[in-house]
Amino acid sequence: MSLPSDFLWGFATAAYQVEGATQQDGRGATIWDTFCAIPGKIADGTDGSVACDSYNRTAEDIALLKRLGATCYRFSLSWSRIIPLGGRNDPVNQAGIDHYVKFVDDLLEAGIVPFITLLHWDVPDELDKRYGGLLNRQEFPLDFENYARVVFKSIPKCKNWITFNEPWCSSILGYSTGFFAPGHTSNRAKSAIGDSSREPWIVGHNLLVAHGRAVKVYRDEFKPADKGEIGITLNGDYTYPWDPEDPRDVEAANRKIEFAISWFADPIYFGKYPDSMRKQLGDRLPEFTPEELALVQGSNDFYGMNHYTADYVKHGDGNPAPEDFLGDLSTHPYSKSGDCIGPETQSFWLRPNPEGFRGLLNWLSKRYGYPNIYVTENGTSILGENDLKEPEILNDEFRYKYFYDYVNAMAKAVSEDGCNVKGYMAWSLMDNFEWAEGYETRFGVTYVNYADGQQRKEKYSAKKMKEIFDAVIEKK
Ligand code: GBH
Repeated sequence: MSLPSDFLWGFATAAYQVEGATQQDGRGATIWDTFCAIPGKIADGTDGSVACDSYNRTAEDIALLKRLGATCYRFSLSWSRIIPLGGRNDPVNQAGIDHYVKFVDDLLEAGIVPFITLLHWDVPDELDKRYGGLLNRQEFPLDFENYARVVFKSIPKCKNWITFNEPWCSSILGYSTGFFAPGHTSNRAKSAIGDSSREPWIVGHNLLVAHGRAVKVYRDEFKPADKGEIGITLNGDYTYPWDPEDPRDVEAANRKIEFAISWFADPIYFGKYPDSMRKQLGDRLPEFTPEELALVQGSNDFYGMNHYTADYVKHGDGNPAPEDFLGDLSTHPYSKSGDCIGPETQSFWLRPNPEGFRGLLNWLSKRYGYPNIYVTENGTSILGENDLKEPEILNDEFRYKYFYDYVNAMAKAVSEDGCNVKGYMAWSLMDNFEWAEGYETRFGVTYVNYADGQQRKEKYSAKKMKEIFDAVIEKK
């Protein structure tokens, strides 16, 4: 069991979760700044205004990556640092560009391969106010295309590009449950904004088209000289039928993956939305115009995979409500026979199940023709970690075991099943702003002491990561 000698491994973060410095060097506001200011949206009432202060600690973060032995690092750019108002006719902020150019230079100098995500959920707030942001089918893709061009032109040394992080989350959590910015939901009577029977599917469609536009710009204008690759990162759990003897549960388990992954990956690899989605959503799921389809189909040089957990899936009876994004099914931590899928963590949605990682790598590889895959996120929180004293937080054996099991499951998927996984980035390099959970949930291999000047200390899992990979990567 082994991974090829050129396999890349490292860690991932996202701009709003680690950078802080939201008022510095001309950065414009994002929908997350605005969302965090609404009382009740973030569990501990915090925001990303300071976070890990990574904007001012690039040297420290790169030194940390180097110490841990990482060979790659995935991070996202803040669009509103580069174009503070976001639009294609709005001014560009040179200070923002200079910051990221230097960061990439410094990473390369340290021998670390950069993976840049163009947008990890923090849409410039002005675009939301100006024309409805992600909901606008005409404007949003054009503004994103312009932003992408500015970035590609400024950072030719980066060879690995990800357009969007988890469009499922932007669409469903932003426009159906309302847990994420901009908080649209029609499910909760009190604060109903928007129409969650339609908006998530429009947003998903617009993100696909915007992805396609950025990819076309890269391939037409930059790739011939820069020779990099570009793809999109999708999230998805593995699913097991609640009752494997019940064909309706078997079908529902597959349908849940289709609603998470194939929603985006089928248009990219096959040029159409999955039948299961068309069947449930009818004309609430947009149709691609021929021009849009030409942009979207074939637009992945690689598949970016974020993966954390698995679920048992049970079919439902009756018709799902139009606001019900998962449709006619439900998820369970236990199978019908009472087996538990994995231990609890601090995240209600996450239970470790390494076999599911291998399962989903195989599911994806079979369905999409064994594409090159980068695992762009994988990791875990720990139940009650935030309530522990520092020495106990630093001794995160649970997280170490998670990484050990997941990396070994991935190595089997590569060497025994033929999946083409080329790299792996653990979530996350350090504890950070965990969106609606605030700072109470930690995902870092590095502890960040927010009460003491954002001081970083490596946890046990950080120190062991190199050993985990050294054991499975072939020697040159
Ligand atoms: C990642 O998403 C994010 O990319 C990253 O920024 C984040 O810090 C990390 O996870 C840890 O949370 O509300 O029941 O519908 C992970 C994938 C998919 C996990 C959606 C939570 C919500 C389940 N996420 N899921 S539910």
